[in-house]
Amino acid sequence: MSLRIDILTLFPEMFGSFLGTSIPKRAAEKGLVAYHLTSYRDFATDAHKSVDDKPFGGGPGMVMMCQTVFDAVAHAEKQDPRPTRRILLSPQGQRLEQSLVAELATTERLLLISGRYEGFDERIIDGLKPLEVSIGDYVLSGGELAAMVLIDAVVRLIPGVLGAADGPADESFADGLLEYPQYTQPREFAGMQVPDVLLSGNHKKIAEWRLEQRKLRTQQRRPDLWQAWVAKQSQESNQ
Ligand code: 6GU
Repeated sequence: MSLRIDILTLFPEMFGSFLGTSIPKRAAEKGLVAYHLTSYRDFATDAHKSVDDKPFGGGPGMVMMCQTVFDAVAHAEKQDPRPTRRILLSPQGQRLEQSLVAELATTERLLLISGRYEGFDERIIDGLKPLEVSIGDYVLSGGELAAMVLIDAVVRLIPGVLGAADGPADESFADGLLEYPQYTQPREFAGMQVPDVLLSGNHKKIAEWRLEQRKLRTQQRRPDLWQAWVAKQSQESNQ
């Protein structure tokens, strides 16, 4: 069973090199995911191929119009009988976190609705009832990069996409702690050494050191994650 991802966009050309490189490409080649791009422009009905217009009430920028978005969604959804999980990329949405990414990786169809940052006609949201998702508290000029971020995060969690060796099980956020520091050859670079413990061959000591580093980093860099991790630990030890 594979995941079908439909991407609705004003700029399908933005996705070519992303979907054709590295993990997203490998996932499609293995048949674990299929990407389908739909351009709103193809559903415009007027002579100018309009997909957006000025906001009622005035104000800056352009707003995505209802008809082209509804028609593009209907077109994409009828390509496959399985129901879609509709997601609309917007800075007004809920913040994308690994827990949502993991949930989306278990679905069969995703429909990603991207658009201009000034927004969508509110009737698109009222009518299609998508889950609105943001990738962080900053403003992008469109939802396309956010859609790519979401796709990248989801696709790498699909079983079989990553090899067993680089599996996602013990990554940052999977268990609530940041990653430990990594080193590779050479053992000395510009006077800086690799920590002795990593060269010791003592796997138990290495695992202990890495866990300690993960805790330290999380404490220092992400007090929010640290608090949540400590709370989770004490909950588990009470069970
Ligand atoms: Cl999903 N869209 C836009 N336009 N800007 C964003 C975003 C999404 N997430 C963070 N900033």
